[in-house]
Amino acid sequence: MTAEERAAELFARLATGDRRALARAITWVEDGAPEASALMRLAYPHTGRAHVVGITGPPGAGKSTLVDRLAVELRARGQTVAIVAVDPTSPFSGGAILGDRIRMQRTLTDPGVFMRSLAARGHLGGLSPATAEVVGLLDAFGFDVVLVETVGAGQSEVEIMELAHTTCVVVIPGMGDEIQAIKAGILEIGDVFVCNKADRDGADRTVNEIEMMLDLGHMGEPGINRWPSETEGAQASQSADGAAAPDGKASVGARAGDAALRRLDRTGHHSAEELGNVASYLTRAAAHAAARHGTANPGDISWRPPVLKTVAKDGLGVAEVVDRLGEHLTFLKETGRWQARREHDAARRLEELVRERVVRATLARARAVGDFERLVRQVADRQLDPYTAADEILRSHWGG
Ligand SMILES: Nc1nc2c(ncn2[C@@H]2O[C@H](COP(=O)(O)OP(=O)(O)OP(=O)(O)O)[C@@H](O)[C@H]2O)c(=O)[nH]1
Ligand SMILES: [Mg+2]
Repeated sequence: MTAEERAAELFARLATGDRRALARAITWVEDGAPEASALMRLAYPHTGRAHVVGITGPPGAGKSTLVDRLAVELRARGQTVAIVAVDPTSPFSGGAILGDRIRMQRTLTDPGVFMRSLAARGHLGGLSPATAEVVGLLDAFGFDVVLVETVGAGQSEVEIMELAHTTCVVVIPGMGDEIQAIKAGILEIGDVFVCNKADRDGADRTVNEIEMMLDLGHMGEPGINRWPSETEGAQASQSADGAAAPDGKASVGARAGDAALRRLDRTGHHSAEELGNVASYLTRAAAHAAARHGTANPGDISWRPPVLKTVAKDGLGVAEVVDRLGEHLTFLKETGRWQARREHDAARRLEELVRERVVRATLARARAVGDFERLVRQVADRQLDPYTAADEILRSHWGG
């Protein structure tokens, strides 16, 4: 049997809802097996339905516990759930995975819940390269919601934001003061914030700090989301870089960042250096939040990320998290962002593939007749510049 035939056979089993076939399919994709691309080709038309939710946050914040409870709540609402846990540690440690299995016992026997851990295999701080494809398989299999748990560390935060429709950032009380939360780079990626372990001291303070940062970084409805006034804005843009920023989008981040900084300053317990370090981050974060959640035009509908409290180990506050995740999905769909995002993703993927194939095919033709080697020698010997050489390859071997 060829790889294509094996892929088709497995896909037929997937289509009947065979979970063992799903586990096998994921392994193929993870291992980069020869069947994987044929399988993804078959699966693609069935993707694009699931709500993909990223759950990220620092180690030990209670992400897995929360994910388990979210799964229970979603099941109670009649939705099927797939869980992908990206284990950032070595594939050999297995400790975290075992722990997750134990916590997940509540849902493991339910056919409406599927769980899989992926090792981040050498991609330290990033997602496993197969994560997007695995999510695609789960989506094609028909799960309503795919929850992707990642430890918020550097690169993975950006990757999860790109992969998920909705990103839920989990923090805990007593992570330090607001500066800690800001430095962790969480503000710009969260669509829903959860302060878990709210049974501990300091949860309200943590919630307030995040609320404050969001108020300043966000440009939603007046009254809910405060935005610096004209005078504040003018002062801010001057003190930020010594020159008044021109009016418009570019200055928005700077103004919000500076206003946020002044609020922090007022709390009085940060050194000048701490405040200085945080200034550029705030500016970037605010610009990101503005681009992601709102627009500079008052009246446009925008999303103000809610900040919730949970005690995941007891299931408290979890229903509200599910409510808000659902509302964010509705927001994406009603404002056209869901469709825009699909088109954006499709364009990116298509560009990527065309680029890859054009380059491979063109160079293969040029090599087959010795043109590539000939031109390389001429460029190396300075008889020809590389620009002219590249044009010549394209003229003779591109297309067709
Ligand atoms: N006090 C308290 N402890 C909690 C709560 N939720 C989870 N925990 C505990 O926190 C510890 C870590 O929970 P996990 O769910 O494994 O956290 P995690 O964020 O998935 O951890 P990693 O995947 O290792 O980064 C466990 O001992 C949980 O029982 C909570 O609401 N309150
Ligand atoms: Mg975990």
